[in-house]
Amino acid sequence: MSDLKRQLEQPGAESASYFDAVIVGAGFAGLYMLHRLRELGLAVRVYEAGSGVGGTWFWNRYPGARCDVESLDYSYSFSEQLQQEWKWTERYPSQPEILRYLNHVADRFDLRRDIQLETRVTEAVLNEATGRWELRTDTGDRVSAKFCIMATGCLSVAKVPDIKGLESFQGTWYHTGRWPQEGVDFTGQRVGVIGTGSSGIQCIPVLAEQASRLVVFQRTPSFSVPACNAPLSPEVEQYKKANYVEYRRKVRESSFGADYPCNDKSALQVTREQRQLEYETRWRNGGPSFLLAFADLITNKDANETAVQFVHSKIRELVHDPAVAEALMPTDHALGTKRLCVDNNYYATFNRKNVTLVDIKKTPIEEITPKGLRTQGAEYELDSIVFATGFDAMTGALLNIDIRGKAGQTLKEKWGEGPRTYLGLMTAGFPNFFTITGPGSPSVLSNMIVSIEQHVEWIGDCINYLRGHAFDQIEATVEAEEAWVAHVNLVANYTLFPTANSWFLGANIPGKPRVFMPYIGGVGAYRKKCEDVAAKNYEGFAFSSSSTPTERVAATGT
Ligand code: N01
Repeated sequence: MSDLKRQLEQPGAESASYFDAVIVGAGFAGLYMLHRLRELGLAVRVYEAGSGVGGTWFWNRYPGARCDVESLDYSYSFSEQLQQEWKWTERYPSQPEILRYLNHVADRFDLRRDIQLETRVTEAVLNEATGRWELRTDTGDRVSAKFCIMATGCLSVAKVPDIKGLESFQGTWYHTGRWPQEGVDFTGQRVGVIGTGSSGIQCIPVLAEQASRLVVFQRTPSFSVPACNAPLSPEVEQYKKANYVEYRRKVRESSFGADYPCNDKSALQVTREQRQLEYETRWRNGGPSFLLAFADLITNKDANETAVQFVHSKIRELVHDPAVAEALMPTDHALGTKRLCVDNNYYATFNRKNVTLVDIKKTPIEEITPKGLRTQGAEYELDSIVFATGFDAMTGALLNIDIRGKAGQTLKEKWGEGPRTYLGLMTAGFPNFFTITGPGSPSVLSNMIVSIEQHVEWIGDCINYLRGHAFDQIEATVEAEEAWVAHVNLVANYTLFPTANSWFLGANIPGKPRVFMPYIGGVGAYRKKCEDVAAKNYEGFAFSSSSTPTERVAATGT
């Protein structure tokens, strides 16, 4: 068994710790990666910026935060005992319940002893002489690791817009993605929410119940479908748990990593009545499978328009004031090309007397003032402002770290015109550097847990292969990477996705290259590709042995 962990204390020099692998982040990805590498006998250190485990679910504690993938699907499958013993209480898990689950996982698998909390990795530099990654943290740690694995999450860098006057605001402001751990009581307050994506749409109905007045500043309306959340029925739980093995197999081979009913018909091949019935049934069942009502909703503009019209008609039904209803109807993008939102009572919230919708496309925000917020034409006095303004998605967390590969090339330079990866797992020039659910993989277009497990297992197997073959390094080849990037773009361009100004394309961050980042080819097809690559001795990857003989011996366990 290899165990390279050791402390080097040199008088007068900083001390450095040596590990087989460093994992950055202790959310769903980091926790399972640690467990997997420990099973392989590696010495691992996890660094986590938060003061607890949980990643996304540690930070996003805003009122109403909930996952829109069902509980029994949004959970690990790697341990039969774990999936049988954990009891979810609702159809869709709330943030507190997911965080409890992840803490349970950390305890159950004794993971905490290798996790260093409240420590942010600031630098990861490849030492080409030793073939090892040298990392530094904001607490002054120096570590050396053969493998550097980024489990930094796709939506972890919160984006607060640059609005004039924010520093003068005398109330308190929050970002949904950096919510205070102790929670916030808005009872009796005048609250402004900026942003109406998934986070805004989830918190607005809950805030409306607490606040004396809620002002929603909407720049672009989103499409939202009802969640139809409910307590988890014992029958459903029993059935799924009894059939978990087969069920999990099915979702791994599916398009989105969930058991959504797919319709293989075109929306344009059926009668108007049949179409309405299909949409209505899915609307009543709730959840994101609305997008799969017909096979061509994300590839054909006319087909998509039928879904748009259906949702518009629902908004008209649900919102009493026709002008407010009109303002809530998205008209600038096709349904699903920005992340489809899933809500609990969102549209009806605008019928409340204490809720006001402000269309800031028509009357833009001019500034934040000491007392509130001024738009063109009106001033709103506020005690609190909630920014539900999203994230520097997919690449933000990686590029915030000073990552340097071969010849000192930074990841920022390499990805200057958009992320370039082979399979979203590795990038050429950065050997032994892995990204879990990196750009170029299905990630955010799938049930994240299914995609995380697949990546963690692939990376674990790959490291094991290296050891078994006495290789020290693996690296994506430039040719394989170029072909994969071209394929990712080709598939994206076959859909309507690139037509919307979404965070999938980096369009929410000024100056970010406009590149469609996730892979839309489907979870099942992608998994098959990764398996084929591994079966062909990691086709498209190059191997080398640049470490010292001692390390090579240790690495092969001989
Ligand atoms: O962020 P977003 P989010 N002035 O980027 C607006 C996942 N998630 O945190 O569209 C005014 O979607 C912006 O307006 P516009 C999920 O993948 C999942 O809501 O740029 N407004 C938009 O309305 C999701 O997609 C769950 O014109 C500004 C909003 O802020 C992803 O996280 C729950 C602005 C940002 O929407 C991100 O969702 C929550 C400005 N300067 C999140 N800048 C579930 O599982 C931005 N906006 C259910």
